[in-house]
Amino acid sequence: KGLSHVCLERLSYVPVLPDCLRGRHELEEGDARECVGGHEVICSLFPRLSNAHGGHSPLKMVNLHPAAAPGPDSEGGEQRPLRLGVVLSGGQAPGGHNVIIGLHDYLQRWHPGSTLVGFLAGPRGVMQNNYKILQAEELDGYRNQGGFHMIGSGRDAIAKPEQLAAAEKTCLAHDLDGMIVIGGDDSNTNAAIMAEHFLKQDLKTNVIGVPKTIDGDLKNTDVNISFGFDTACKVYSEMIGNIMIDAMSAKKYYHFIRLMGRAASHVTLECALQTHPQLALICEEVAAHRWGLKDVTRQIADMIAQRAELGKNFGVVLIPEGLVEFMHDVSTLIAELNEMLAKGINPADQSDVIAHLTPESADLFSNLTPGIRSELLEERDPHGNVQVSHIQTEKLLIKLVGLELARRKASGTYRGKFAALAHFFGYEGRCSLPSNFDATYCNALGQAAGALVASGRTGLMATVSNLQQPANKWTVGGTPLLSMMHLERRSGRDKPVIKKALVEMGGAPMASYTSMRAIWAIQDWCRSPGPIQFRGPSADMASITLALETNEGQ
Ligand code: FBP
Repeated sequence: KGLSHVCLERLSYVPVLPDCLRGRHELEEGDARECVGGHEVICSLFPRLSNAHGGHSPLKMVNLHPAAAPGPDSEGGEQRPLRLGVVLSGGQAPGGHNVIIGLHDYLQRWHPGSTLVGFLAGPRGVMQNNYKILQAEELDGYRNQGGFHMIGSGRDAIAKPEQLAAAEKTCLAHDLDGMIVIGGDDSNTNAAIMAEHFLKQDLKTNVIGVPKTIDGDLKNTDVNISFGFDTACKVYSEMIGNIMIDAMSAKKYYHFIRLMGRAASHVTLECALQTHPQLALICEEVAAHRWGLKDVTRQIADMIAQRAELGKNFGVVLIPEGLVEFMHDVSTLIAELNEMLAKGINPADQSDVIAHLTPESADLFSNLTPGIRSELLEERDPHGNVQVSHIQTEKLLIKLVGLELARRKASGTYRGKFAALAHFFGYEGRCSLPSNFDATYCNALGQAAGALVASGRTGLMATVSNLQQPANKWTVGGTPLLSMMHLERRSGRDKPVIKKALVEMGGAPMASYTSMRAIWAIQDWCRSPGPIQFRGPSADMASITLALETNEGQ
């Protein structure tokens, strides 16, 4: 129904399964882990997950390996049918359907007769018991397809007592052995809260998380990358590459392109490495140098002035969508606004808002465009985050850079022409057909989640590692959700949440960019990656970031 030729062809793509998942397998405990920060406090808030439960050690990662013979804890031993729930949580990311299909295929193979309950429209579906039973015939139509539309997704949190009680009721109603939460950092924080609650209530439902987000900020020593990042970056890079060639051809525009990715700049950095723009702003660098809005404006204007000297009045600037939260003056303003909104100040009354700000923030706020002012005052998402995808930083920067260049022109230090166009690439990358990498990775993650829940584990995130190797050599396991947590200020309170992985200033991807950016600023070394390939020599190439990070670790 409505499937294009390419989509139809993708239905028959068969992702390679890691060797360790091909035959009988079992789990063994690996290294112990500590929380990223606030270990004592977090353990006291999660007393069951942080202590031995169900015969399993607390905060230990687990690894899956082939089993010599069928045994009680090995697949192929006891093949009891299971009843599992699955929910997609948060923003779309290419490959989500394959996680569910991998989970389903695992159950069919190792626990025939199992039931897979798909909760509709995200965590709300869990709380309202809105679901459909997922059967092979339906799932087959979503193999290797983009989108989350098979069951939908949503941004609701399951964290408050009444929300947890509603989720518990649903799990009891379906007699669920496990619940798989496919989500980003906040959704997996909620998965840990649910796992703790279910242990407390003596519920048999084990909770396993799966790392999803195009932002690429859900990663750590055990989780190499979140699924969806690879595909989304490839889609954006294709479009950026096309725009760069257009800019080079027309020679009359600067294109300011804002890219999704929330706080972290992984997407922007990967796209910069893929396409070689004249400038890519990196949030983490902005924070490290304590740059403010004026510093960022000056930097862009410097690059434009330098190119004007060479007779070039065109180029591409990449802007991470989280930039506003990292410029020190804007981030202080946002923090003040957050506290203020948490206290119930009416955002519609901007003069009252200004009256409650410190003089520096009040000055900055008053000088922002009316559009940006309202965007900064928008309601936070259910997890307490500013909705950075709604803030049109690219337009603000075009305006400020234009003013700065006009000032330079008046003083005789700039002689170029400045015409700029604004773009935002975000939603168009989140539901693309998954790349071979994401299709294969997601299938393995779904199978890994099945193996974890089948062996009675809870409070873990499914992991598939060794990703720089061919897929059959990938390793599979699970890592404690608590080990990824630290304490963070949200909605005016310190909360235990999974820590976002930001771009590391000393990391290989950043080093690769900084070694080239001065050249890319003045030369036109545009690299146009073209569309995602599903066949041929470049089809199985994963992101440059992953390659650089995993090689660095060797
Ligand atoms: P997740 O963190 O839930 O994966 O969402 C990622 C994201 O695409 C961000 O990059 C973006 O800021 C946000 O979702 C947009 O949210 P929405 O879809 O609610 O507009």
